[in-house]
Amino acid sequence: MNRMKTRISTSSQSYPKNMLRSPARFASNTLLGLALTVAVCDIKAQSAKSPVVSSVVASAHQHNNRAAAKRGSPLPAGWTNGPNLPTTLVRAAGVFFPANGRFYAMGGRSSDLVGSDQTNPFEYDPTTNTWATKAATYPDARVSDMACGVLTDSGGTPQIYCVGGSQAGQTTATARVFSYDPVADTITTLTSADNWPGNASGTILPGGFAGVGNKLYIMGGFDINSATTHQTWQFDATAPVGSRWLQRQDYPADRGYIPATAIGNLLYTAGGSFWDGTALRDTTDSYRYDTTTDTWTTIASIPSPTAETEAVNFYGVMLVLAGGEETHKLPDSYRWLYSPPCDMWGQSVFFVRPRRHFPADSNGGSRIWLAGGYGSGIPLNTMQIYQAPAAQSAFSRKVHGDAGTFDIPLPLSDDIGIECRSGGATNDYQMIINFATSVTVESAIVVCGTGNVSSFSASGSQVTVNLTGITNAQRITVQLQNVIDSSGSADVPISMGVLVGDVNANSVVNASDVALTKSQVGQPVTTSNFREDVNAGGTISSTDVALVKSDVGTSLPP
Ligand SMILES: [Ca+2]
Ligand SMILES: [Ca+2]
Repeated sequence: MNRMKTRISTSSQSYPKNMLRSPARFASNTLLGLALTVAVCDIKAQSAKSPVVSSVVASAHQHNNRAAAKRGSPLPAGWTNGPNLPTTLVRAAGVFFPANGRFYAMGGRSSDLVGSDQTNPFEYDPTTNTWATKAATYPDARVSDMACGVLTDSGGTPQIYCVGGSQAGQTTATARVFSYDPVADTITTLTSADNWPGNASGTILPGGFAGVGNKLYIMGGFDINSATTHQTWQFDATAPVGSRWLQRQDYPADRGYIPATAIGNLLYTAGGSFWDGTALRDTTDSYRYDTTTDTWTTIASIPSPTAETEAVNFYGVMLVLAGGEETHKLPDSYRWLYSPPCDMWGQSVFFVRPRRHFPADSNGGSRIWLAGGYGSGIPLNTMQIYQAPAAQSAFSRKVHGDAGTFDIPLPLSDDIGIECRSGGATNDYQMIINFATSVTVESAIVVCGTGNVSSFSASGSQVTVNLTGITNAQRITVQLQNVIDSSGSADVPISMGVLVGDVNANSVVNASDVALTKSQVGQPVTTSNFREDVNAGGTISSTDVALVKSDVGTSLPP
């Protein structure tokens, strides 16, 4: 039978979808001497056992990067210097391209002087640790502050699509769209029928942007030196010419330069710039957008005003990388991360030189790349790379009596995995986290949600965390503290939804779950139906049906 995509066997070959990673692409010489640092990003709540905590700013582990310090560098843990860009570069868009594992700086300009606009994409190759200037040429000079993202076109080719942009020394903005194929190194300009409707006036730059489900979303905008805007637009590269844009629910506020990232089917934003009539001001209000329901929802505000930067997905949390109007910034305010399961902000790693308007992106977890930007108003050409141990997969594991061991995937940087099986009298669960290489782990804690870590162990590349007291109908985040592998160190969060009886994994327990469980009564427990063995006893019986029935009406909190 072929029913649910979530029915994934215990085989280690089964990876959650969209888990595109390139853990071993770094040249070893760039990694030597960078290991054995200490814990970096930390989203601890005030109480490890507290339920969802809003607006809590936790103190971070901000240890020194001992390895880097030996070489005279002030780099904080996890970060290393990359090679310099071929030029100083501001207002470029950073894009990780999963198909080849490389990072691109799209557009931008070398300074604010007229004529400094870039003409070609820059490509960073982690395997050679080098930058290259690509041969493809942009269609025009209006390439600063574009919105860019990876979408697969109707022919099945992944491309970097870029929307809008302005030119140094000018106060107009284009609405055109072009695509860049990094493999073929070719740029294709779309016709004006596909121009971004959010810039009808010819003066508006994209606000925030992120991609979900092969669509690029742009929210808000900066009407240059006159206003900020609030429209939300969705771009579908596979739709017919002239019908690729769809207007969605307005962004809740007028904002430009909004840090934004996608986690699963959701977009998250943090702050952004507001035009106060005279100048741009950083803000703190932050939002979640559900691409399936077309709904913006307020989340906990980022703790300090932030804008003019990018946010990235780091193992399922939103990491906001500095930015903003520097004169409004505290010296230590250049890093924040947001945990969706916790609706909670924490301090995270910072990087050496505060900067704004710089290209940045992640591969979803183990690597973050950033380069250029304005540092103290001066265009930079420097690069920094964040290197975290590469978690490759995580599971919630249960032994179903004689039927065997069955795992529910816990995606690391995507939608949350839902555990539907009972934890027994003491609500026990077990998480398995697989890394690319051998790791050591200092500790494991529950950062949000109700429950405790009873024990944990690391064996080679696999970490096992035993949990107890995990109550039903909640989201819980366990964090592995100070995970160290040969390339770096980080705290790695793993989240799980717990909803006993939700055998079809749609976040609610209702008659469908009861019917599905009934349909399997008496059947052998296999990789395709183990979720219906809700009590994990090794058989599917009326006991399981009764258990599901008793949970009808429960749901996973947002
Ligand atoms: Ca269900
Ligand atoms: Ca059973």
